[in-house]
Amino acid sequence: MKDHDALPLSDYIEYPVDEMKSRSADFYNDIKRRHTIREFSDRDVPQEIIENCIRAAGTAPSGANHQPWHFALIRSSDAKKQVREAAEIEERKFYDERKAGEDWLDALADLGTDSSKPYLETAPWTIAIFGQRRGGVEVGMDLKNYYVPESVGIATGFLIAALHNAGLATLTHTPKPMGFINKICGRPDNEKPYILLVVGYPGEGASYPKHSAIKKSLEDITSVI
Ligand code: IYR
Repeated sequence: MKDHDALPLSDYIEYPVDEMKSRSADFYNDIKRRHTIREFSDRDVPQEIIENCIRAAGTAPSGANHQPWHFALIRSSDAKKQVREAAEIEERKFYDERKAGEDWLDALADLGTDSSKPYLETAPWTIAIFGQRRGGVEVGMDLKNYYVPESVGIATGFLIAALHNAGLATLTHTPKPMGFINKICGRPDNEKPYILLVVGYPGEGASYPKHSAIKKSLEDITSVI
């Protein structure tokens, strides 16, 4: 390795192999209880919990460690209403005017989704996740960012897992196009909105589509060479 400033890996914890086996199985058993839901309660969730989960997301690896992400926490009723109204305008084109095309609409049929997005107003929090085209390891830098979609995707995975671990339900929502989100959240044009993450407690009688319960087996998704 080339010479560079470094820190000793003092916070690494090695577990005995048997403990690794049980920890990896325990994590799987816990994360497989995460389901994307579309019925949310209006019960409030303290901001501190959301912030801890964002802190966890912010530890994700990223291209050149530029951390090319921004998480806009949408909590006010007024902002949530604006997001819902703007999203539903796009979703009506997507679903009702069939802009998505028949193949895409067919692929979504088993999810039961449509242009109505009440949860954008009901759930206590929506997190708008942006990728930054330019930035750097510190705020205020203006360098090119690298692997932005990959980095944002990894951080979003951390965030979803952290929220689940905290006991919260999530929905990844991707209205298309999503440019209206920059305006509502006051974010600059060089940030690209990737995902809206709806966060809260499940509503009474919440369910998830049978289609979403179909998970490929280990053998289906793995090869060993
Ligand atoms: N953005 C729409 C459509 C949608 C697209 C995919 I791909 C999904 O997995 C689910 C929904 C919506 O949020 O309804």
